[in-house]
Amino acid sequence: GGAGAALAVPKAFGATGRERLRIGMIGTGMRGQVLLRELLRRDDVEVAALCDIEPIMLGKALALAEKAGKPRPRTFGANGNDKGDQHAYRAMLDAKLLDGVIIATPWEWHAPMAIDAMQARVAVGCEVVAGVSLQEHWDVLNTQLKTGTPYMLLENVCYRRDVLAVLQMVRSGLFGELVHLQGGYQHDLRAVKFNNGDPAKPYGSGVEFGSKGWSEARWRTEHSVQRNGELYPSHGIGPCAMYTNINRGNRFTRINTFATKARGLHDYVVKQGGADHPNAQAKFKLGDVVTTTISCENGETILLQHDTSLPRPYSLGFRVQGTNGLWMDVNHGIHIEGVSKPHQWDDFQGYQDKFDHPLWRKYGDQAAGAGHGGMDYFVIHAFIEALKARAPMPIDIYDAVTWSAITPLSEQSIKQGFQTLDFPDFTNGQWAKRKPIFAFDDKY
Ligand code: A2G
Repeated sequence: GGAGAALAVPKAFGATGRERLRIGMIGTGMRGQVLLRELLRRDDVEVAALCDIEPIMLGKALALAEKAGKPRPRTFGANGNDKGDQHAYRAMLDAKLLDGVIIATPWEWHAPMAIDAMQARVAVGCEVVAGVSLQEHWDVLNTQLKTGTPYMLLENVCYRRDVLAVLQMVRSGLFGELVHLQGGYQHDLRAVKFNNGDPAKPYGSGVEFGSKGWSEARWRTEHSVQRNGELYPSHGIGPCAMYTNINRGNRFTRINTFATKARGLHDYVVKQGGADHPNAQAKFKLGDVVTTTISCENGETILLQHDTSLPRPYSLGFRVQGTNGLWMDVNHGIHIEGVSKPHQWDDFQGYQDKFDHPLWRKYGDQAAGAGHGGMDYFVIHAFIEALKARAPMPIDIYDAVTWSAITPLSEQSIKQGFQTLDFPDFTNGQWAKRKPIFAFDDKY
């Protein structure tokens, strides 16, 4: 089975005569609504159905469709003011309404929902991550291979403007032969993981989480209670994997992870809610700074840092280093031997302008205003265009499970005393022969 196998559904055409895909969404919360805006902007997409168990979130999504002047999508899940059944999405998948579905739900739902969708022959655009346990990653992979239903991981950072310019630089040989890369998720999430449960104030309004929290505080925080590991690898590893052609001539061979003590989340609860707040008793397993090292078949190392519980400005911490020099995003700096003064950084902007990716040259204006500085435009654009072209997904099932399996592997490494583990080869040996396909032109 290939990632680009034909869809089981007939083609539909819009008023313009352009092919129009019928897309549904499972999860229309804060993230889903950002992606929904991108779908609603397109004339090659009909948002045919929406599913969410939360009446408030489903209502907000319907309002977005109405405001965009689009036909009212069918709805599943919440009914009026009543909370919906957690498996209501299955009725949407089975209704023969959809060519594709976007999954933007809590992490623990991604694998089961993707599996159900692929079995119903509905193409999947799945928010990061692909699954939780290692077994789930194998199950998602095997279902894709068996059904041939297209699957894409919606990793938006692969489309960040500087990340794509650096891809052009890597491919042009500017850095020489790549030797070492870094990335990660360094984002103070304390105000995301706690609020007061008020739907109008999702960020930093209190120190509740779980059933008393709202939006991400309702589900994401629990992962910091239960798990210690590199909980969010894809924003960092996605670009690094594209630079090093992982699963396409290269592969991850070994992995280990070290974690610090856990202090930041407890400290935040005490500072914001007082030592007497019941959540001051909560125990968080997630180490504040979690450092993962991965080795590659072709001799590179990749270092990832997950740092979400301490005060700090946002940075994904990219570094791409080869025999001719390196780029780092945190200081907007680049150093190329023979061009830069010895031991000195140059500002990245000149290189950004010179190596700007054809996708950004072509679609930069349209992407302006889309979520995350335009990245969200490109990730939806890629999913829809690849689907229409019946072409392989640019971020495919192997990318998805390889990147996202870093989490359960990192948990295992930490549990076993920061042990170094073998990295599973999800491609079953095909990595040696597969060729890179990501972002080689201005199509998607
Ligand atoms: O913070 C950022 O927007 C993340 N995206 C997103 O993945 C999510 O974790 C969010 C928290 O609400 C990037 O960093 C690109």
